[in-house]
Amino acid sequence: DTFDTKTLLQDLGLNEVNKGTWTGVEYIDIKGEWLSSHSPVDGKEIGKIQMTTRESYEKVLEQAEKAFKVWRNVPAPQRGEVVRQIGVELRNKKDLLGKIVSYEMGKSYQEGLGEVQEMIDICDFAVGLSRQLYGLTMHSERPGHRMYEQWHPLGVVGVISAFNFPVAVWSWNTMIAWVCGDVCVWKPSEKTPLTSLACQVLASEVFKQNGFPEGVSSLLTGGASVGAFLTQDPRVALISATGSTDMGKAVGETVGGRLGKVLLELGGNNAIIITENADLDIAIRGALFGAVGTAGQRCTSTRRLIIQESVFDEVKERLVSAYGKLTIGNPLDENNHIGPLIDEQAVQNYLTAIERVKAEGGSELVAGGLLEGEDYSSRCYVKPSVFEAENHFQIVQKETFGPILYLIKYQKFEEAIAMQNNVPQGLSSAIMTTNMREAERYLSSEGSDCGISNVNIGTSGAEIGGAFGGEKETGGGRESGSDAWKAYMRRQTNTINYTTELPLAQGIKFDI
Ligand code: UN1
Repeated sequence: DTFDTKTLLQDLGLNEVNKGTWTGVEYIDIKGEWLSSHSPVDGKEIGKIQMTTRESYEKVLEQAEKAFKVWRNVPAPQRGEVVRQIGVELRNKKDLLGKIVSYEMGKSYQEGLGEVQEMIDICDFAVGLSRQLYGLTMHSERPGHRMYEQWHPLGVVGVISAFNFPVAVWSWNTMIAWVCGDVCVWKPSEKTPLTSLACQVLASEVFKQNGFPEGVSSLLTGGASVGAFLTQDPRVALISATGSTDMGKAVGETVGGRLGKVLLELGGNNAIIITENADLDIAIRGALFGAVGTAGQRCTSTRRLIIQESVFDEVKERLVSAYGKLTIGNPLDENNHIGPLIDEQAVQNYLTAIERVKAEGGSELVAGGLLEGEDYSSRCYVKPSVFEAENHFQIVQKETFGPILYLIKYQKFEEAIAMQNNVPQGLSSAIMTTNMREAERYLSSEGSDCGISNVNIGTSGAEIGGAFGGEKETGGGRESGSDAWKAYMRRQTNTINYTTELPLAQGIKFDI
């Protein structure tokens, strides 16, 4: 054993894991069904938690609405101060949190730490933002009138997050929502309940120490049916959901049906274009991390390489050789590059994708498959694979959440951009080129149609300072940095008359 699970849970404040449904600082004592969390690293049960029932959900919402009445009146910079303290706690617990992320989700410890770092970074960002929730002032067309806009909190924000970034995506949403004056109810993936609970414990302790009521931060545990409590509930002003396109469509329909607000961050089918002017050292490294990092389970993972034919063979050979050097195994062992997939269903999806690409005529360059043996007893470890394929293949058009990479050949630059854009998803994209004209055309309005578009770096590993999200079936939402905070607030336009006259806008006369 690389570490003692019990001690880890205790150090994270989870010594009461088995006692009930956690919603805020206190447990709400309504007994739901048990949800047990198994590590994909070694297949062992890490712990158990009770799922949120309908009755306990009602209590959570009541508590959240009450807390909102307090929290919305706290000056934004003071809300920022609480988030600053959460950032300090995250720094103190960085190693422990990195470990639980790695052990419960299966990404490498380095990437687990990276995820905690994203949380720390967004805290810092949110603290600064808490003094910068700016509205505009406008010039009124009427004499003696002033016009401006201001941003108010929305209310209860529901955050639905996925297993693959069990903590970072939560923090992008909640840290921003909190400084905006919202209260958050979090429904994390049922595949990573303990990691989520660790964050909930950490944040709610800080709220408690600062004398704020329970309910600024709440956690729901369970699957889609628990998520549906949130999406159907008109008291929840905004649903921010991260996950598959199918999930997003269901959430979008339900929330749209009640005209609630949604922020969707769904699947990607991210490509890197490698032109004949690329620095191939960088291109290979960027493609490799993009394709196999997090075992291909990022929404920003590189799924397609669109390669100019004159460099195709060289890229292919260098990539195949690089894949040969990858080490797969326990992600807590820092000698390994790649850990397991999240569960056996994910393995099945991966193996099916391999069958499909073969059936459609793809040729196998690096063979995938399930790894067997003592080190892989959880049956979640797979070999990453590479195929030469065509963009129009049905399987290439789909997002497979695993380490499968498609190499596609192109001749003309226009053709490469068209292929890149010719998929239903529009999250992340990149070009590898040292040619300024190619790079600029790629970033122009006739270039990449994605929400994220990079030059000479890969498709994954975005920084928190930018707005994160994408177009088309990716859902259109933007989270994290830039002005993404506006999605968590309501805009109010104010016109104030400081005269004794009452002129109407547009010069309309209405005298009696
Ligand atoms: C996700 O996979 O849902 O840009 C988020 C990245 C990470 C976040 C990915 N910073 O790859």
